[in-house]
Amino acid sequence: MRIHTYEKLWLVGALVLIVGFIATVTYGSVGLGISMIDDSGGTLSPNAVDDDGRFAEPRVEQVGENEYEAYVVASQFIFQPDPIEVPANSTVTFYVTSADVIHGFSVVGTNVNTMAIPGEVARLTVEFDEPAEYGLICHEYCGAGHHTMEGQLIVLPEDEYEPGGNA
Ligand SMILES: [Cu+2]
Repeated sequence: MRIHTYEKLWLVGALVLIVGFIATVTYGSVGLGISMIDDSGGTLSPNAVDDDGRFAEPRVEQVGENEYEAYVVASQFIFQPDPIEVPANSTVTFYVTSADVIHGFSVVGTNVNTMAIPGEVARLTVEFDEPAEYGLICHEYCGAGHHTMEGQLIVLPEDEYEPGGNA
């Protein structure tokens, strides 16, 4: 069988495109380390966030020399605690949940971004090297006040940070 040169070229071209698309999709889903919220941070009853030991008092807790855990509750239309204060040169694991509907938790200008889903706890670990102030926004439409739902994340110089200052 003789295949015309142009047909061969188109065949090769189509194959390269197919392989390219598959490679792009694979890289996007695996290579960049982007993950969807799952229950790796645990689950809780969405009606009883206040009764859950982790979230009864939204806060930042020191768990190691430069390690902190932040328990954040999103609800219509606030984040708690607000502001979230952490020291520079720290590693912070955020545990984020919602007390009512689906919210977003996005630290503006960074790639820190997750959904806050009632009943599930999103967990993400972030390193903060420099003092900075970031805005927090909810990026999932959550009701009439969605556009006002914002908060602050403040990375303080180490010598200005007071543990437990996030009441
Ligand atoms: Cu919201």
